[in-house]
Amino acid sequence: MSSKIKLLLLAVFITQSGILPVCFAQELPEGFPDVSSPMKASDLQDEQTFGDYKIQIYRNMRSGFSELRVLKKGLEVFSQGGFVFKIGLINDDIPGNKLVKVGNDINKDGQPDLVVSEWSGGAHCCIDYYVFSLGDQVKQVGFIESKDGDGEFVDVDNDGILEFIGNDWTFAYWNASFAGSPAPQVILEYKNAGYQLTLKKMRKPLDEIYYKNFLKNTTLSKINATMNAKSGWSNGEVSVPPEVWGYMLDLIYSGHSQEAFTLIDTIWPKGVKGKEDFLKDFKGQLSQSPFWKDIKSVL
Ligand SMILES: [Ca+2]
Ligand SMILES: [Ca+2]
Repeated sequence: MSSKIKLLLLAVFITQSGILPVCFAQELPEGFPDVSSPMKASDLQDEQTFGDYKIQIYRNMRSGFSELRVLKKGLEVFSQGGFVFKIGLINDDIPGNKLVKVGNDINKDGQPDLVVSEWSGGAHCCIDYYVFSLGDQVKQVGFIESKDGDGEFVDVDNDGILEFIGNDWTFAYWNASFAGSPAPQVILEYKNAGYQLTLKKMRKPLDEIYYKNFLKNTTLSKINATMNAKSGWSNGEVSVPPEVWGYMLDLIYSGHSQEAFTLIDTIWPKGVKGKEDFLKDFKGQLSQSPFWKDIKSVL
């Protein structure tokens, strides 16, 4: 590996070390990263057993890389390299961790399962979840890209099959800071040997009082181009704060697209141009969503 790439890895690690979950926080050794360093027995960070299976997580602190190993009756039957792995959910504090204990059958196919999280080492991004079946053989039966945030497996409809609750991060940094960016909640269900968006399970009743108050109390300010705030969509005539498209997204993702577009029609200042441009930009960004195929069917 070139020294440039090594430096980049180091920079990424240092930049992010402040946001590492407590379970990953460890001191950087001198000379880090030594990417040529092989994995040692002492690099074993976690080991859990289920029946004949042993799940091991190794973390080589000299290189910064990790390895997930699955052993059956003492023989290695699966391994995968990555940046930081964790058995179960990435965050220990989430109560749902007990639902994905090694061996729990989370997709109700009669075979025990294993959930492993991976953090890829970016500023906010990315967290992935792997679901493996621990039947006669180890088989990956699910992979979820949770992007900028973590998620949780929950049985939202009490049918014994766990769904995944996460967020759509398509609007991260869109005319807003990361902290100010809306990320609507999504629910993925286990279907056709993988996890797919389920708009049906995401549907929620409309909070009519909140909706009416939002329409009544939200005023889009008319501003000139030199006063453009850093946060918000603006055409120099009118400024739309992230709270507006955040609520529009919540409405669309919970089954109320019509109300989302009525909202913007209602609060847009009369006689001011730009609403169509805003909607074009909004929909253009929304079309970047990994769930666009489903979302566009309800717009
Ligand atoms: Ca299973
Ligand atoms: Ca379920």
